[in-house]
Amino acid sequence: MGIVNVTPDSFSDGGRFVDARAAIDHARRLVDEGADILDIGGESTRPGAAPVSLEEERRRVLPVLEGLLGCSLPISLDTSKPELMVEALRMGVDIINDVRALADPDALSVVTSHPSCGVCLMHMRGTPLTMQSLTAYSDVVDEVKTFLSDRLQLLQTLGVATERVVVDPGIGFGKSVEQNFELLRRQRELLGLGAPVLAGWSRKSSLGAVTGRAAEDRMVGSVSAALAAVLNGARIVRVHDVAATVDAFKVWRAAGLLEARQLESSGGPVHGA
Ligand code: HH2
Repeated sequence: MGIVNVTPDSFSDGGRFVDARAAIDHARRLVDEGADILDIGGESTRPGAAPVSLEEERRRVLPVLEGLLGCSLPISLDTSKPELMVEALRMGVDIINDVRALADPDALSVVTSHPSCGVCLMHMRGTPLTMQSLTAYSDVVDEVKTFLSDRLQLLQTLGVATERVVVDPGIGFGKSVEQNFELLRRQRELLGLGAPVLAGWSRKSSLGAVTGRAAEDRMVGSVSAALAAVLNGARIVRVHDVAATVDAFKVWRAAGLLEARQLESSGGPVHGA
């Protein structure tokens, strides 16, 4: 999943693609580099990020969706705003990626009343303004798993088949560096939920904590984390550096490792990389 942040303040690429034209060109480059899904976002959720108004998020995201919906890949929209979800789904967006796991009841009804869109449910505590002060867990993996299981069950009760849903431990969202790596080490425990796991480690500060590198120099760390996530059962990795990540998985495929992992984590073969 290639990341397209149409924001002035994203933690690693803020301001680079605020212009719709630049964002669309960037997205097309990610497609050429081998992305299988594009994830478009108009609100930074980095720790401390201020909320963005509906009008501003619409202004950032809609022209980019307009420019990309003709392309052959599934398009995911990274938003928590039900009004924007409705508009985007009408335009033809395929997946709703909500870092708040449809906490807003209106967001929940948008998804439950749509017959077919995909959904990414991510674990987070608090909001981007408060989340890094909310890292007291008795067992982070158990708590994340219970939260995702409850959300999955609620969706199921409301008629959304689990086949439409992927789950995400929410790396960096209300977790310490140690807790993020514990989630990576024990990621297989999430496979018991019965939904594919999506992991988003790209350029995140936990990689900076381990490597001592600034966000723009975390590509090798990010690719390593993506490989580790797939090794531990992830089916989708959300990344900025698509070309480098695809190269890594091509080498894995040549070595016979990718197919082995795919079989283990079940489901059909992953298109492309
Ligand atoms: N991480 C970010 C944003 N959206 N969605 C999912 N499902 N999983 C993630 O881990 C995830 C996400 C934060 O990364 P980024 O988009 O690069 O930064 P920012 O929020 O500052 O735009």
